[in-house]
Amino acid sequence: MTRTFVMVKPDGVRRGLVGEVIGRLEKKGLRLAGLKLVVISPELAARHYAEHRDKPFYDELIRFITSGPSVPMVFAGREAVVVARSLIGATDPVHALPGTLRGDLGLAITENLVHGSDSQESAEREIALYFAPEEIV
Ligand code: 3AN
Repeated sequence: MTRTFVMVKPDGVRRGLVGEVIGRLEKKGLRLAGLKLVVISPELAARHYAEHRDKPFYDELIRFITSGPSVPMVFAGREAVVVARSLIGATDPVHALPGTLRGDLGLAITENLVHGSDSQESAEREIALYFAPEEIV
């Protein structure tokens, strides 16, 4: 049993798609183990996206991710990182396959609805950024 970090980004919350994201992950068999609704501070956003600091889209990404409430979550299950990534789909919704969240529900690359950790190491780092141990059940 492993766990991963998934977050509905501000566009997903604004569009009323929180339930859709949670529902798809739950129906697949992942178990919701942590959940909150937060407006991400610029400091937390910078820590989350530190690896993208030098990318041309960094400022836009930070502006977007702090622009309204997000829903960070922890999901647990067999190969949770890989399973969540495959349900979310490719980073660019143009290339995300139909049947994935990004493939079905969006077209923009910065406002791409949902984040999912890309490795077990990232998952543990990102879970620790958003959750205290006692907030995960
Ligand atoms: P993912 O969210 O699929 O793991 P990352 O970690 O490569 O993708 O990128 C983090 C976020 O940065 C993406 N979710 C997206 O919002 C934004 N992003 C990534 N690549 C681009 C790009 N080429 N142009 C604009 N924004 C991007």
